[in-house]
Amino acid sequence: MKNQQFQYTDKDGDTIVAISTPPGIGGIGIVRLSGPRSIEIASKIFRYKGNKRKNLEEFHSHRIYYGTIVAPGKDTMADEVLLTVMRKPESYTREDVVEINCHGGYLAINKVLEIVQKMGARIAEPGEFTKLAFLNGRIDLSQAEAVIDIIKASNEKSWHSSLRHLSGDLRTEINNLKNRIIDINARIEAVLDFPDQGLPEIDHKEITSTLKKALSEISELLNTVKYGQLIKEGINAIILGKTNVGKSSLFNILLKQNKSIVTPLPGTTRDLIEGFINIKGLTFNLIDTAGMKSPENIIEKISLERVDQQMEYARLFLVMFDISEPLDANDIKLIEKVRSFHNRNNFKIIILNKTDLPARLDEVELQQRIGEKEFIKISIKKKTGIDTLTEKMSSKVLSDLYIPEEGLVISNKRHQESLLNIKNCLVNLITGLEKSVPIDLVSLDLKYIINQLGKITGESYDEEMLNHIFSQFCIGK
Ligand SMILES: Nc1nc2c(ncn2[C@@H]2O[C@H](COP(=O)(O)OP(=O)(O)OP(=O)(O)O)[C@@H](O)[C@H]2O)c(=O)[nH]1
Ligand SMILES: [Mg+2]
Repeated sequence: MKNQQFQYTDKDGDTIVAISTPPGIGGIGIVRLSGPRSIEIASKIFRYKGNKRKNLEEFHSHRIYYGTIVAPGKDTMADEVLLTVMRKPESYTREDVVEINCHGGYLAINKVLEIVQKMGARIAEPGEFTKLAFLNGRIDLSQAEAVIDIIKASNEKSWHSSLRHLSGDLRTEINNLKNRIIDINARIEAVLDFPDQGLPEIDHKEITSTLKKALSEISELLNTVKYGQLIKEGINAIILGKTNVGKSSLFNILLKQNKSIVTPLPGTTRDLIEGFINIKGLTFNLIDTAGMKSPENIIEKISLERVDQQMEYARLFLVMFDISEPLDANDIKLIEKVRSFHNRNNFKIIILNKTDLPARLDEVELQQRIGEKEFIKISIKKKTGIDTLTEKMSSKVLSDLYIPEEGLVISNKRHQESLLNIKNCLVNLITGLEKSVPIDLVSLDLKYIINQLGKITGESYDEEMLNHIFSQFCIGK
């Protein structure tokens, strides 16, 4: 299917409506309508300055009008509102849009929604407004996906990257690449279609060099995937250590909240306790755990099993020791467990806590046992070393990652999949060309690449793919 500007019309000519603000108590709540009947419906229920009936066709586009919403037939006020008409095509969906700013909360806004619905508008599906914006050609698919990413962004880095996608930067880059591929393919097809016309022969070397350039651009984008996923999904960071080393104290100080119970009794924490923190624009999902010990009852047994399970999902291990005590059997058990995750693509930071007390831990022995040279020394009691620790947390997870200075970051799995398909096809094509593969086969591969590039921007799409993408949206967006 092709996404052509202005061509899409809803099969039912539906006018859709939804509450676009989050549910709950709030200063204002917005009811949004889009579709051919939105201005007509709003005209029937809006009273300008509180009492005058008005045909909203007379209203200026994109201007705010004060008035009330009344239930048709009853003329009793449902809410005092501010209303804006946004005429097509200068609207979010490129259809006629009406936005009604009501009082937030549960009742008023739902009354207004109910009235609009009774007038014939259909409740919008999740993401339907943005889907219309795509189908009506205002944004491409990569921009629509950026809308979800902006809504869901939990840190500055992913927000910033999503904004670039929203501005259409990925589309520009993809279209640019696609045009070059289309150009070579057109020349190849001309030679194939009109062999007798004396068209200049295709220079294999020239094609190869264009494709090699395309390959390096695609590889550059794919190199950003790991960083893209990290900033989008955040990092699971688990705090490990035997009982009483100060795991929950560390959790609380990083979270800046007294969420986990801290006591001098060993075995205080039983459940896994989680909280999000932001460090240098990255999101960490911090997990406090039960301390390592020999389980003495079923509760301790279960809590230690949970730690084991959670270790499988963690990317960063914050392994804590108490510097004021010599290493003991529980420390050693923990060290063995941590070492069994060697080569599992996770990072470790070794933390020595309680530096306010006299040191009794043998650091050389610890270095040898755990196989790590660097320790971060902290005292949670004195609040020292915490900045060094957070600095280390962000530098560790970013180490070995390619971070583009200015370029685009790919964090979307769908984009990644298409780019990988293109990369593999390009690699095969380039090797084939070097072995003088028949030119009609080259053309087939080029068409495949063009199609895959079109999938990223949504120039070629299918219904299933669209449904999948827009089902991730919230209602009202
Ligand atoms: N002197 C000193 N005491 C600390 C420090 N950090 C934590 N503590 C104390 O150590 C004790 C245990 O702290 P927690 O944070 O509960 O330790 P935990 O590792 O979560 O313990 P469990 O949940 O039992 O495994 C508490 O009394 C804390 O106040 C520190 O830097 N210095
Ligand atoms: Mg604890």
